[in-house]
Amino acid sequence: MTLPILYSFRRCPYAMRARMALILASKKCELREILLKNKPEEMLKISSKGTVPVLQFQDRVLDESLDIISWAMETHISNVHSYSAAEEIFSAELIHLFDTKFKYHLDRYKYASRYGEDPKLHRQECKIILDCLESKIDPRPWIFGKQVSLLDIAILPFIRQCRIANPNWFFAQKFPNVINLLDYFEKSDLFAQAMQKYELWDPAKNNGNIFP
Ligand SMILES: N[C@@H](CCC(=O)N[C@@H](CS)C(=O)NCC(=O)O)C(=O)O
Repeated sequence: MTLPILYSFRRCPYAMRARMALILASKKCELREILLKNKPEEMLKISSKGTVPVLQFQDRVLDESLDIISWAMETHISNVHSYSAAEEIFSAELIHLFDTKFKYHLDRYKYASRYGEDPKLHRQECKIILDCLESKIDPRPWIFGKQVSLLDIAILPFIRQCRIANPNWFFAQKFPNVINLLDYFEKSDLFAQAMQKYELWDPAKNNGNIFP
């Protein structure tokens, strides 16, 4: 059987969440670790927008992380929280908020000089969203209880980036639910497995890795 090919960059939050979905669903692929500053022709040929993750099948290509997650999770997965109708709406709204507004302000907080922006202003906007999340969740230990959910894997890689930008600031904020959730996530086997290091893919060596 030919495995689908996943073009991935270890530190990319979108690729991270796609890898976690593949792990949870036990969907095997050939992982090709790439560098964003040196994207392989093979990837650009099938997805000209040049973002990771990209999952290539023999007959189609998925080049949006949420599409890869949906594909991985299209069948019921016993180790992932299954949503009630209300939870599904709650989850979709929060994922949208983090993928749009939070990501926008996070980029301008982290790379303020690149954007010519005031980082504190954008950090404050991130804080408003994290305060909002704080008021909506009571993680035990994941957002919906004992089992990890699509929402956890979709938003935590971005919250992690916000923490990395300035840990002292992050831990001084009054969002203990968010801090505890992130801590649990970063200590989880799921995260460890998703963050395993692979050597760069070299087409000449054909050194893709079977993942997970
Ligand atoms: N909407 C896309 C966004 C993916 C994305 O923007 N990935 C970043 C890396 S974190 C990327 O590949 N950027 C292209 C670049 O930096 O050249 C998805 O969800 O897959």
